[in-house]
Amino acid sequence: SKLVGFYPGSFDPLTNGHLDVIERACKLVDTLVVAVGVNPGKKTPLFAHADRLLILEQALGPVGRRTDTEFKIVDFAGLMVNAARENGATLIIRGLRDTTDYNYEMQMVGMNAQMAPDLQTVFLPSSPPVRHISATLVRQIAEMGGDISAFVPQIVLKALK
Ligand code: COD
Repeated sequence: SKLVGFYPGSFDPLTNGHLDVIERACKLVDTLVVAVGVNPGKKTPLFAHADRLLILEQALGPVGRRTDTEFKIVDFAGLMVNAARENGATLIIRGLRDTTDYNYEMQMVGMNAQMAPDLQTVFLPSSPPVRHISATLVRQIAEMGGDISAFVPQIVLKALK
């Protein structure tokens, strides 16, 4: 049977760190649902939801040609476990950079596991070259007029202009 993975995030903006998780998740699943959700803690967006979806569609084009994995890009408003189920996924994919991620992710994985015992979370450790990249810091640099070209795909730079 086909394995469907669900990779949720804010993707505001999509970074080279997110792309690295996506590339590696392709090696694990037949279909990867990349899902743009709402993080209630992040209140000043750089990009509107619709633009984040468009950026993902464009950035994942070239990745899709290098893999047999099928991509689906979706938007969701509620709980990630509900959105994962609605998309037929059994695996939730999350990236792990450091102990800050670890503490936050372990709380989420524990609570999600009680709400949805049918879903499994898989953590993918960051690749060293992108380990330091954080969308929150990229947002700050962009808002202050700094150069973010080392941290994000080209399409994000174009969309910012
Ligand atoms: N290297 C590796 N992984 C990375 C990197 C990097 N450089 N950068 C980001 N990642 C990983 C993150 O660790 C995360 O796993 C994923 O990529 C997405 O990151 P973000 O920052 O875009 O998204 P988040 O962490 O803000 O998640 C937003 C969600 C919308 C998924 C989350 O808030 C959510 O699930 N909200 C819905 C409500 C819900 O279900 N809450 C949980 C209840 S327990």
